[in-house]
Amino acid sequence: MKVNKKRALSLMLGLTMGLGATSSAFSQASLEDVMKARGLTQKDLLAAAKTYTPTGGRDEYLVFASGGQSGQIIVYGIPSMRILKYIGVFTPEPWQGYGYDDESKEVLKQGRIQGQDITFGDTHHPALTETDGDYNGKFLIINDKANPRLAVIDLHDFETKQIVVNPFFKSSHGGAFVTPNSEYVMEAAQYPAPFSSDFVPLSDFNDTYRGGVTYWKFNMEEGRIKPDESFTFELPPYSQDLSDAGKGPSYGWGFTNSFCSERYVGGIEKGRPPFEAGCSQKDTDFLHITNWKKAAELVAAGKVEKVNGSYMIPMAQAIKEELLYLVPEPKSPHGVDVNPAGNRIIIAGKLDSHAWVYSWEKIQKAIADKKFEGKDPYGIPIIALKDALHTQVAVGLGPLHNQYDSKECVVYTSAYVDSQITKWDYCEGKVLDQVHIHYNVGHLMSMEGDTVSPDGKYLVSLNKLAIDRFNPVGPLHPQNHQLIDISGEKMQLIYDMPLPLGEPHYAVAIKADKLKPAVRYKSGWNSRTDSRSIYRTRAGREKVEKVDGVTHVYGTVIRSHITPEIIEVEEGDTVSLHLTNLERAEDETHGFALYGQSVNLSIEPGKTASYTFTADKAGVYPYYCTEFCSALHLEMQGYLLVKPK
Ligand code: CUK
Ligand code: CUA
Repeated sequence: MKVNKKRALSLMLGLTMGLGATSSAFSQASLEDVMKARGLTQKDLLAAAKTYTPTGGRDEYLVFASGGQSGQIIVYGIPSMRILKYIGVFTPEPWQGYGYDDESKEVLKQGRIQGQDITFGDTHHPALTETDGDYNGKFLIINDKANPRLAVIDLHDFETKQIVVNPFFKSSHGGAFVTPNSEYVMEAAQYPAPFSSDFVPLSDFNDTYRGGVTYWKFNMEEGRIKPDESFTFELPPYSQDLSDAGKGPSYGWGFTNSFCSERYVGGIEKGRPPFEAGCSQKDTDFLHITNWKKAAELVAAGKVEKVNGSYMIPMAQAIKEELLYLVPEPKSPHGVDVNPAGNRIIIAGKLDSHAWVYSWEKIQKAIADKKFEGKDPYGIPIIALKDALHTQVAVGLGPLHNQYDSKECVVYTSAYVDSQITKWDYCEGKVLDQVHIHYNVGHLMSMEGDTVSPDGKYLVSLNKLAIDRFNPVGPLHPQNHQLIDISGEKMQLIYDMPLPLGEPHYAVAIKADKLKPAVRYKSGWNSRTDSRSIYRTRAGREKVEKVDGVTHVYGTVIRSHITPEIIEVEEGDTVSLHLTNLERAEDETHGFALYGQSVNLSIEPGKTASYTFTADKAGVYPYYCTEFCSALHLEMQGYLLVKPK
């Protein structure tokens, strides 16, 4: 038995590396030989055994990580840390045909800002939809910070279906966070700006620039955000940031951080300090507490007016209706994280080495008793810190984010400046363990750690810097996701994964068996609208038809044939190709590329994908299938002949 295990490990190591021995010599080597040659310790072998997944093996969890500046999402498995997919979200992605076929262009078009196509996004925070506070595996929502947008991805096929643009904000870092039944998706502004698109001088900052938090209505049946039923709280220009929705006893409420409650606007006059100094003058910022449940009732009762075509609750109304409160919070915070039971809220601020634990019971009491320490310049009641705080714990320098364990009272906090993760008890208020990471952790993520029932087991440290952790590949380094085993008393760092697509600010991990993705589409399917395509075709029904000056080609693809193989049009014709994949076999995707056109279609089994263009130059245009789909893949080809007029 022991020998077999050793042999298996030596084989695995021998196949992957050839350090100090040729691979043929390696395959004969014993485990000890390999360990010696590669300088591995017993601890390394144990870490390898915890993450290594034999060929054909599956992962226990799937992670959806933001792709940062790529505007996409990265999907990988835990514990293997193998990347499984990129999902095109805000940026065209040619492999998936995303942004190349007409169907997905329609999705990207929904994300236009002031009529302009935006082909980039800065994704930060993915959120999985929930039922009763637990992930239901149905949809994923993610924000774009640069342009205040949210996108909805259907986990039935891992495709982006909808993009919505915030009607008020000019940036949004604080999204996406869902309420316990995904009734709403929270999105908070970041950089205060006028709610209109007009020019307003900075001298009017305090009066006209505004922050806010939008509660986007989400319809779980349709899997779509309903802009018409969504509403936004107008908030002071305090740079609202991340949010979290209450659960259990705090259900119905939302919590939103802020970071420059000084309302500082930078060096508008000579000799004024820069933003980073001007935004650090006070000792605390404000946690915003909003009652979305009561607000939704007001909207339903017709008591909220529309601005820019969208429901907006002005501050005065929110104060009068008792929907909005402030509490001092540690300076310049990132995360606000409600515990699984819903009665504690943990906030960590970069400029305070303590994490602050708030008591929902106390906050509720202060609200009920109308016990406030005063009002902010906009008249919003401020709850005194002593009437809200449970405890403060020194967790390290530059604390940013918190994730919960399956064990009661246990939370993990990232410390950016110290480059470490601190495990601590938020009931007793004491540190339990610390581990160094590499380097400068932003978010951290435990398995289903932001639900009502976290799984514990693993934690991922999403580090901002990698520096020396991987082979050098030039000045721009990959990101470093480090896997930490949290099943025992002591945390153990077990794996480094380079992520080369963009900065994955936050990630969420779901138990893989909660996902039930399809292997094929219903025949002739428009995957972006999730309905039968009006352009679908069946075998033998392929045709070319000129309607209203547009030459429609209704074609099919199946191993190893594109029908039609010859398409003849006239110079200047508008051509609309519609290709349906007739395959029923799993994984038999066909692609489509055409000379001189910037296009690749990805036509998965059952899908109908379209491509419309103007054949404005006479000539010969070969086309072919871009997926190696069969032994006769190269023969999957054809000619578009554009005849001169
Ligand atoms: S974050 Cu987006 S700046 Cu702390 Cu959620 Cu990194
Ligand atoms: Cu179809 Cu290659």
